[in-house]
Amino acid sequence: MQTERVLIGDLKKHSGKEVTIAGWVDVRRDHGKLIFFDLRDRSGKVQVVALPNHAEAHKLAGDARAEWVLQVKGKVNARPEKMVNKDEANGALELEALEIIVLSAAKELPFEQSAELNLDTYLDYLPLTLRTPRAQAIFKVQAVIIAAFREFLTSQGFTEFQSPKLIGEDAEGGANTFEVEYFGHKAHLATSPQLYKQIMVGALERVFSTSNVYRAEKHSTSRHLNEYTSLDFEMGFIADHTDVMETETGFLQLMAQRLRETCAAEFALLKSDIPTVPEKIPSLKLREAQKIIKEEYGVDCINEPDLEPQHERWLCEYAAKKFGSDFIFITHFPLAKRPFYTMEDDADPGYAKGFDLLFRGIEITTGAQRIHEYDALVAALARKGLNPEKFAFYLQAFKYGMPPHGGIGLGLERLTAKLLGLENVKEATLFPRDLNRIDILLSK
Ligand code: AMO
Repeated sequence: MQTERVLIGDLKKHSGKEVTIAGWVDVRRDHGKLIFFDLRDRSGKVQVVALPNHAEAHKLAGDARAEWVLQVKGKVNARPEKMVNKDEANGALELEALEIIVLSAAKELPFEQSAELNLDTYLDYLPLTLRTPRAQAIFKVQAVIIAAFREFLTSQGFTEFQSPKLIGEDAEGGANTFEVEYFGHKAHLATSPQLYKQIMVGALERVFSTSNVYRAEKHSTSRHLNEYTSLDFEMGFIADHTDVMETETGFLQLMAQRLRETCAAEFALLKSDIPTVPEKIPSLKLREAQKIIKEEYGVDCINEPDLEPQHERWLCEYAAKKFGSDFIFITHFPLAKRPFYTMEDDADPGYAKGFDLLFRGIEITTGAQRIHEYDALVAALARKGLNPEKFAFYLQAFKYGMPPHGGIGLGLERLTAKLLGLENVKEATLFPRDLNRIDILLSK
């Protein structure tokens, strides 16, 4: 753009001056000969008024419809006293249009931008519906979460790495992989960067990644996606899994601080609260948690190897009531139910030095200390019925010296959804892939 473009969020600094702005038409209102429209750009919104005495601009303003992209040269005027809107950042000013250039006309919209849509319609029209203030707020918050993850871990001596998404064998020896045809061979899409982040501990000691991962789970729930973003870190030279829990707590604290500093308006729009992250997040062993569920909620799930969604909701309710915390760690799941690389707690045989982190009713993280000795790892693979030969590439990391280490995988979309009070994790996913949809519905 040749003329210098002023951002709409900066218009206040240009009161009384002529400026050029550019953006999308939000809504248009005609009052007799006066044409009003709101123009929005990445920084905000402003009311533009086109008067008949600037004939050409007035004509183009009359043509413009929602989502047309315009460049508008105009004068920044104070609004008449009784027209001031105190709720809007630019509510005390308006731009009097002197010249309008249409950068792009839009076809008629399928619905008004302010329309309340069901989730399917919202997803069908994502290139359009992502432009709503609500969607913009969700994905701004998500970007701040990722930035805080990077900021915190980098400050703690972690190095970011990119994990492969195409792998020869299942990343964790479990099921649920998508198969890919690979030059006449069978490959898989990674279900997690797990094995690679462990290998990377051998190289860089402390690493993290923000990876897309793929789960061929035939779930159709408000918490499952078939492609999601996994915030992973892995750290060497730990004493046990509690070092990993402390590092995750440190990240969550910085995240909450950055959200408070930069996303107050987004949380207000979504009517949700930024959580306070306690100095030490409360922690219960699974068996303690199950006892509490029995005592407090009258349901006996003692001896079950895992928590059901309802149990997770109850435990979060309990943590909020008892400890004033939106977060609670549950540790020591039965080893038999955890992945092969998980370390057993010698002080509590049969149980894992691992944990889940629950937040506002849902599991957002799995983490653990890992087995770091080669022979023990080979034996653990065999115990799970997995063939160590298939893991020979990964096992080299352990063959050639690996420190005690551990880490986590945190589901970005679940965290975002729970932070913002969204009912479905798909609302916290830019382009969700589920059983029935890759952008468009796979079957009607
Ligand atoms: P796990 O399989 O428990 O652990 O996944 C870790 C976290 O990822 C999120 N998550 C999902 N989010 C959306 N849709 C899904 N289908 C889905 N599946 C998982 C959850 C979950 O807590 N390698 C280990 C992590 C580790 O030990 O470091 C792992 O992947 O928030």
